[in-house]
Amino acid sequence: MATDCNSTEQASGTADMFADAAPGFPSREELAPGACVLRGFALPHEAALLAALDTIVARSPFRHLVTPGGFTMSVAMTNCGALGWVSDRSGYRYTATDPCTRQPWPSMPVAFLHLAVQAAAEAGFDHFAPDACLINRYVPGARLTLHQDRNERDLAQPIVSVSLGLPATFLFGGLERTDGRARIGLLHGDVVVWGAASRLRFHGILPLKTGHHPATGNCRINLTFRNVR
Ligand code: MD3
Ligand code: FE
Repeated sequence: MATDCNSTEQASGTADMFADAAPGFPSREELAPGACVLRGFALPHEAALLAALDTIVARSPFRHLVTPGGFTMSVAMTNCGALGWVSDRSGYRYTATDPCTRQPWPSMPVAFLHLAVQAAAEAGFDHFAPDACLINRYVPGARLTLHQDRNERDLAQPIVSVSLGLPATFLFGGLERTDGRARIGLLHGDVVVWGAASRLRFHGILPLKTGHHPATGNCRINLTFRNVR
């Protein structure tokens, strides 16, 4: 169910869930048509998310993938869910097996799935069914160059991203690589839902600044939930 963040409806389940939170929580800002930021939406789930992350990383550790062009990515990645995103000299694709362990990717924790589905619904996407979660780890200096995410079959489903730890500057471009880019600060606990007219926009992350965050230490972790097939 999509709920209006400004609703004063007290009878709905969502309103009850946030009864003890600050008035107007969760806040919902539209960044562009189809792109919606839910500031602090993941904060109530922080402990569960970090615990689940430890379990995933123990089985499928963070690693630096190589692009088809032969560059090693500064962002370290792993995945959970039925499918995981990988890159190597032969291209980008989703696989059911972690090429490092030759085992299936760790399953998607219930805490991850619930957060992603709840955030999508809050943004107006009622039937989000993520089967992949790409987990990115940025240390100071790590960046993600401008790109589009279009290896997923059903582009009517959004991507949900969850930011944890150090802040980052997100670059939000247009449908052409050369279009102008807005800069958006993403903070610990922010969740962004990218769908509809924003689904194929170019985007990236500027080099991470040095810092310390109580939840993650010297890094930023980003979870991106996708429906791949
Ligand atoms: C806008 N990750 O994993 S999340 C990625 O913070 C990726 O790690 C960044 O871009 C990160 O592919 C940004 C936000 C994001 C993810 C997917 C999008 C924004 C998007 C797809 C379409 C438009
Ligand atoms: Fe992306």
